[in-house]
Amino acid sequence: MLERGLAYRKKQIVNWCDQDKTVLANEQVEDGLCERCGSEVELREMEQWYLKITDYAERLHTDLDKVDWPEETIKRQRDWIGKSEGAVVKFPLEGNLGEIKELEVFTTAHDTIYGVTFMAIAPEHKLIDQVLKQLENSKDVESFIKKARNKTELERQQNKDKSGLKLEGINAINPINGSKIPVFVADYVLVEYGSGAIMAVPGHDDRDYEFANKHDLEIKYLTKEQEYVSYSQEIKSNLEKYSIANSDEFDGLSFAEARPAILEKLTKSGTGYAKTAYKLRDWSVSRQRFWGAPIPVVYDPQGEIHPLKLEDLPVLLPDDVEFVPTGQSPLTYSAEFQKGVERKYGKGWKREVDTLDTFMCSSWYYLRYIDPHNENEFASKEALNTWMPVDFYIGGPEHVNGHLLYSRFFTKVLFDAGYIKFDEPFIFHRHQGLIHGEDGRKMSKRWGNVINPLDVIEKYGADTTRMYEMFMGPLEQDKSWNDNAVQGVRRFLQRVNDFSKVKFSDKGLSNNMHKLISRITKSTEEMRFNVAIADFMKQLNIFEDNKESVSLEDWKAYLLLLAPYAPFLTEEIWSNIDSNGSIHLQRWPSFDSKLLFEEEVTIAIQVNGKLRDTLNLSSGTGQADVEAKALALKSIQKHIAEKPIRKVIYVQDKILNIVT
Ligand code: ANZ
Repeated sequence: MLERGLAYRKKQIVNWCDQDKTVLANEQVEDGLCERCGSEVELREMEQWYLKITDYAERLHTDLDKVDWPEETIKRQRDWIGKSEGAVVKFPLEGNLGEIKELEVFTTAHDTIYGVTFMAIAPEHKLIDQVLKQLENSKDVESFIKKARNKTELERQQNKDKSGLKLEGINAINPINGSKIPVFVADYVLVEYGSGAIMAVPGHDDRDYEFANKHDLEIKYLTKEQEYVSYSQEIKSNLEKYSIANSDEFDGLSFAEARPAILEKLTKSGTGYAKTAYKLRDWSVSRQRFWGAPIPVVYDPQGEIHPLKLEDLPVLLPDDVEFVPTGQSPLTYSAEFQKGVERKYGKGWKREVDTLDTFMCSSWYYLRYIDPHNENEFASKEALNTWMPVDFYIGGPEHVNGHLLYSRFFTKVLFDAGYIKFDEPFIFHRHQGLIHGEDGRKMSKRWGNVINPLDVIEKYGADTTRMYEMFMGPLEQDKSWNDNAVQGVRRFLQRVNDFSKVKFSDKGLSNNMHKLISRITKSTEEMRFNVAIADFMKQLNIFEDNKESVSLEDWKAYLLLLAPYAPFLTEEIWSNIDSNGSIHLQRWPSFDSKLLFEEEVTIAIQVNGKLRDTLNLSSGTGQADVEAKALALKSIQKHIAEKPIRKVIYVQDKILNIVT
């Protein structure tokens, strides 16, 4: 990663969880709260390690077309990556301010540029440092910025008080028409998105509108009707309805038509260009925790970063660590950890003391699992070719913006470096539902409703536990635990066990079993395990009702189908009836598809060519059977009572005509 320029250190505003005393990645912050401990996350400026996942933003977005994942999951990941097509527009700044002579903004609504009445920059925008001293209200701006930096991420995003401050003495020029516009510093502008600055259009943007009202700023409407229309909610989906006003030569065009035309004008004059922006940020990977892999770099006495020599890997965690929450990595104070570094690298060299977020490991574990003892490479080519990519991945939906995104990134980096031949790790992905407690609530110590699977296994056995979980309902649905139903599954398995003692006949596979094999194969492949289990139960009833006629072949096929559902019990029974080794090493039973279609057909029953009744029978029913059933019908009997039957004509599966 370091060699490929994908790992780097930088000073940055980071998410700090003071309870855990560590930095968090954006993906680990949920609504401004730490996803682990739920405490409020602070923003702090710190130097940290990052991986340049943003270099892969476009591929991470586009390649979602290649995977078969739940639609909602794909959408959530796309939203997190946040691809937006828009434009960068440069607004020159008036006066001689120094290095930064213009404000660049990212906008997805350049068609509203005639409605810009102010600009706003993030409190961390670098223009502030440059102009602070020249501002007429520099003291106020300074204290505003301090306050903003002390706010939590949540407070800033919500920006309930619409706080902001005008930079007195500075004006920007609208490049499209030369109008003068004030510049504000405002909380709601994020330093990391786009260019950390916006052109504000209060006539058509909700947040700009609220801000303008609070600060008494001009509001300019661009619709003919001169009314507020929220750009994000209405115009984008309803463009043709509105035509533009107050926009010079573009007046009368629809917003959709104006967008490319205005972009062309900006591009020609050198004041703008088309740009795609992504919400995704680089991934912060360093943590101030003890657990986690040490970051494999060393610093020379000048503080330059060097990767560790290969022979020094892996770096093991030391034992002499004190866990005093200082806000520094626990490894900072370990003498053992630094021991030997100087001998190997030189005087004054030091190891990095931060550790890697555990997501670093979960991003590629699936590659290691297929060849875990390989000492020379993370996995052999053979193993990779045989097993990868993962063809079926099951996990919770909570991983969508973390693990699933990071793993895709790792896979693409390894693909680009030539280590693997695929660039998506998980082709097929489904989520399992949550299992709630018996009271229907999410399992939690707080509610005292936690079911420990080990206790269930202890009481009912592993097969019952496993099979019950599959029987509870559709895989992807949330479900509540029900102890009675567990006992039901246990009784079913007991009956399977008991049935193994009957005397089986040596007839072949029955038609019924051909059908069962076909159905169970299908529902297993489709992961409709609950449906399969219901089928097993029905079939056992049929077996029990027809004890004398069940063949050994029927029974063996049944056990083979049941093996993935109840692996221990079926293995046990199998060992008594078959000497060819484990049931789990046998072939899946096959069926004859010709025997499956016992379709029902409607047969017209005629007397002397006239339709008198119909019969619903299995297709392929022979003439004798159809005739017997037809003659038993009262509706037919009354038409044949007078004369004797001369002839019966049967058209297979269609018509039975009785001629008198
Ligand atoms: C002017 C404008 C007028 C905008 C309008 C929207 C509606 P998405 O679609 O999510 O990419 N923006 C740009 N950079 C920002 C930042 N650093 N912090 C906060 N807001 C920022 O959003 C793009 C829009 O978000 C941009 O388009 C910009 O506001 C705002 F009627 O520009 B717009």
